[in-house]
Amino acid sequence: MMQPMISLVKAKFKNKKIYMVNQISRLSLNGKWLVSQLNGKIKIKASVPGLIHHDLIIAGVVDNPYFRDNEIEQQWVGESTWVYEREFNLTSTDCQKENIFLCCDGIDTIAVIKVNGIHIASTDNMFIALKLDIKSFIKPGRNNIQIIIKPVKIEMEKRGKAYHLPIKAFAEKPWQPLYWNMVRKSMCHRGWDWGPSFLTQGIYKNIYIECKNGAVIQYITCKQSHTKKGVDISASVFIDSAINGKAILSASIDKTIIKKEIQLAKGNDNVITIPIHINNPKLWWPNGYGDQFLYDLIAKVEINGESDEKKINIGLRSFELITEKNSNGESFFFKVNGVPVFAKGSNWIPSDIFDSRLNNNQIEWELKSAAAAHQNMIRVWGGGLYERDFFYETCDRLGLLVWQDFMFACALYPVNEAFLDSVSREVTHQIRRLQHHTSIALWCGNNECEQALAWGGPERKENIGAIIAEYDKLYNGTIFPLVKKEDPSRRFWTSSPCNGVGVYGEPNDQHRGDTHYWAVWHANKPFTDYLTVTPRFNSEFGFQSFASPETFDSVTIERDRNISSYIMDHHQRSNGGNTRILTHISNYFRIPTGYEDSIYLSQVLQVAAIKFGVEHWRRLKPYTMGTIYWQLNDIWPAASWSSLEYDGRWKMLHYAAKKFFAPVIVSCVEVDNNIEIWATSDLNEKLLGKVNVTLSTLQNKKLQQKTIPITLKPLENKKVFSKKIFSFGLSEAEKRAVQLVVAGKIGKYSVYNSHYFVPYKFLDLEKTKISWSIKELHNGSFEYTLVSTKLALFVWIRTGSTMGIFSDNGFTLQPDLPRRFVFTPRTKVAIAELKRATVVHSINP
Ligand code: BMA
Repeated sequence: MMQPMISLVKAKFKNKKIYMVNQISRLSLNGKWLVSQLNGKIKIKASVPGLIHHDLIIAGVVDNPYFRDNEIEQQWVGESTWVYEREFNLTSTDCQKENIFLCCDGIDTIAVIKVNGIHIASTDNMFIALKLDIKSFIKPGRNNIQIIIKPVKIEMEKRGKAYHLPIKAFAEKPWQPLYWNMVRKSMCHRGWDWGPSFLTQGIYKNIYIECKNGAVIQYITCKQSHTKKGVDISASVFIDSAINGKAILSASIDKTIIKKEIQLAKGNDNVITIPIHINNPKLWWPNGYGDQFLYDLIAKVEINGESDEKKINIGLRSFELITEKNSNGESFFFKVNGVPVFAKGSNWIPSDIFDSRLNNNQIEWELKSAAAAHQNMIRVWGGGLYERDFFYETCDRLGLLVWQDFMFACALYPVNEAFLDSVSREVTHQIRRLQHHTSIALWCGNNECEQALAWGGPERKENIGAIIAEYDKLYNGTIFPLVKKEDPSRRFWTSSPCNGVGVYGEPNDQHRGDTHYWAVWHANKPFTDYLTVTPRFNSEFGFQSFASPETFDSVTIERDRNISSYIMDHHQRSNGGNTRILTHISNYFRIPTGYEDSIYLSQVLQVAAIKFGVEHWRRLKPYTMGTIYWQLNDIWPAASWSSLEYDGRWKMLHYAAKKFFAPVIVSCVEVDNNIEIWATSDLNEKLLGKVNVTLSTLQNKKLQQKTIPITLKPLENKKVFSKKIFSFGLSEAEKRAVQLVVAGKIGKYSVYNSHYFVPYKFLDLEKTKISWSIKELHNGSFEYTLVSTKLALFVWIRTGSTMGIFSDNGFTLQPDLPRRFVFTPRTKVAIAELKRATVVHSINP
């Protein structure tokens, strides 16, 4: 039942007349619905917001869709029509209101909406919010709503086949649709090279009825201008009013409250702008550059005895994307509060294909993990979702800049009127919803669709002129003007990768724009190939590994547990990926001795690849100003490029990221028979320090040592040491028996790195015994002490089903030198259980 909501209540109170203004209330239709399969036997309870697949799991109709290859036999779910139904009550007061709207924040995807049996609307875009006038279809008392969700595949095929240009997308598995580009639905629901195919359906966002005589605030957007005198904010409040009339609009931020009388027009075209000045602003900084101070901005509208309020958080910062021509091409970097920021981060994909069952804790865990690894930028990739508000609120809080793609990926898209109209509604809604988030750095038209212009067979080539014109019309002709209108405070970037709006040519130009570099993974190039890549901003590159045995245990049975098995291949969506991992392992490491060792070595391999690339790109600063690896998170338990597993568990790469993304690092590289050592700082302060460069045996017997004093200007990156390798006087055999360690302190930061003169597989590492003990600390954490009899590399502690974070993992143990690490479990665990579950690996024989 709707909360009583009387429009204007006059109450007598101590002889004074008090006018009470009532909050607009919304009758939520979230909760239990009934869902039935059209022409089928299934009739079960459904949760709204939710997705049918999840309801079927809860009802016991289908098993875990991620288990083994259940995906294949569960395709019927997405191929069925599902009828959602429920009743709701309205009072006669509700029914007499000026406006009665049905509001659906997101329906996935092709659906018909009926109220009391009457067709109200059809929808075919999961990224738009609907607000439907149902006043003439409802009645006091009991009402009925039905949402009929149709299979998307049929519609995709129908539209694709009818389209006048050959823009068929591609499928990697026989059960995937071919024309997934024709319908506005998350692209990765058709399956991707890291995820399964489930054409999800459901009322996946909030649904409610808004009955009002007054007005509601739909969105608040904000522009800021920073001057010496403070910050001028211009807040635009988007208001939908039931009537024409005078209203009071107030806005408060910090200690400033502004109240004004405004004139509202009936309908949702009211945009009222309020200027607010803030003296002595507390600035917001990206992670690693300062604090993330957020101000509450509350807007309230009152009219016709009703009020509505909306609160947002905003951080005050100036923000620029600098693309300036220079002798080397054109720069590409972000400047926040006047400071050039070297972007360090990762690409984000949906954290579960069934978005509505993903809880905020999981999203927060993953984003906090990114921030803990010194990341300052997350790219929301264009084949997934415009993420929920909580995602962006968390990025605001953590100082994670967001590179926001619009949801288009790796394909060509139609540009007929209906499609462009739908896209325009989508883009307008999403920008208005997200614009106020301080963390959003950029609006990017798509993922790799500009590259996709060059793909396809002769049919495509024959039509390339028309195809490019359509591409241009969609991104530069439709979306770009909307970005300019809705959010002039941010830059639009047509595609990732590209060279700028309307600047065609090689999208991966090394001298300008952003680039995606994939040859080490997709073309089997050696890791050293990274050294030939000199981008201005690397927004994608990656190398795969397997998820932990614990993660795979949840989706496999005993006989699947071999990395070449059919099921392990099913959970690997990059063609030939498992073999590729094995091949690369054999290039750098010794052949693994079994299933668990293969998984462990794949994670070591991933570290070796990504660390090598990132350190190189950090050494190229300020020519290169960003390195965003592919990918942060996983959509299901699988082999993939992620540094976090499906459940949020840190792979070894995530621990490595915490080290190679640290604000100050030293790194080593062999160039032209020299060994070079570089010091790189992302801190906006001068730093002094020194490091020792030590050549020693693998038994840690010192052979040569040099101390280098270090002075770094703010944000500086420079070479601090260079020596001909032959001058170390090492024979080929000796090269297999030595380590070069760089360690010291720069400013207050400890730095450490190491270098070996031969591939790891040729090192004379010895069999070792690693002993460990665990002590419980008072705060639910544990201290691990490890000691190895010999030099042990990539030492990796596993804690079984107990997930948690170590102060470091995947580290080096010098012979007989104990090291201590703190382990913080995600949920409480007994020490006995940890002792039972602990397993330690190293690459030693
Ligand atoms: C990039 C991404 C994704 C893909 C990844 C791995 O091109 O944009 O489309 O999953 O590479 O191949």
